[in-house]
Amino acid sequence: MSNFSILVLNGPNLNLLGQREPTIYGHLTLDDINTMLEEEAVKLNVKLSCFQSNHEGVLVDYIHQSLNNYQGILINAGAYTHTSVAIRDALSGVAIPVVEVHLSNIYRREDFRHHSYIADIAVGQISGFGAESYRLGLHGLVNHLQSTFRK
Ligand code: CA2
Repeated sequence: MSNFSILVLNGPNLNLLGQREPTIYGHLTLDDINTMLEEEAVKLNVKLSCFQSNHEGVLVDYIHQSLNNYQGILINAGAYTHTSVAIRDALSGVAIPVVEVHLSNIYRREDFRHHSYIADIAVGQISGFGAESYRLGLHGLVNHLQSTFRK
């Protein structure tokens, strides 16, 4: 019995999923991914709230609002992964366990995608499995929360 509430955050351009660049990011839309996560959440007995924004400050605001409302954060910060000290600071500020996910394997791509400002403050990172990265990330996060709260 877990009943955790989890914030699922998606960053810039991920609203275009399924409409452009299917060879890199697949054919599923963000709505498809969120629906799949909702189905997974029912099985795991957790609650999800899913948001996407193209704006760094809006993502920072969502992260701040997670205080007292969510026990975990699943995030694909998109390109902000590689640039945003503000998102990193917000995540370490709220100190809520975070799992970072990416559709593509960021380490097989351009050098500028190899560094993540989130990775070293995250519980873990999953990268390269397409939409499955989100499902695996959710499982990893729920597992982490269950083992933490059992202690
Ligand atoms: O692989 C991932 O999930 C990324 O976070 C996706 C970001 C990219 O900047 C990161 O390096 C890796 C880009 C998301 C852009 O999504 C699009 C989807 C369809 C069409 C165009 C962009």
